[in-house]
Amino acid sequence: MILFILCPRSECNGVFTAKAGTLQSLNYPARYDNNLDCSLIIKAPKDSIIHIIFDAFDVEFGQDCEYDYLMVNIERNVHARHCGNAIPEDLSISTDILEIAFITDMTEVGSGFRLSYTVISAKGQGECRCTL
Ligand SMILES: [Ca+2]
Repeated sequence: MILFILCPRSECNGVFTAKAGTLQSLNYPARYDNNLDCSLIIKAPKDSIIHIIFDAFDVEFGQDCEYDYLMVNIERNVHARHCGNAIPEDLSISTDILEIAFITDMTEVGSGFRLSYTVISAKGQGECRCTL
């Protein structure tokens, strides 16, 4: 039984290849669970810009976001780490893979996060300028 509880919940992991979508924490808008280690990956075509807008954010606060936190990872590097109640700023990043990781500890939960993303082709914009 203990092993089952510690296993990452499958609903909190996923790979998203649609050009636009909404990602949210497990159970949102109800409170998320303790002991989460979630990975939501947006996979876009090459030469893309991934645009992210946070709609809601309520994650246990810590001075260094050491308890619960959301990380935006670009090519396995941490781009940003967020916790607390302030809605993070919009992001526009040139990349074809962006990971939203959501980690929680063993106590205190919040309603979590919800964000929407869109994938824009950087290449298309360049081609458009060339034909002018
Ligand atoms: Ca917590």
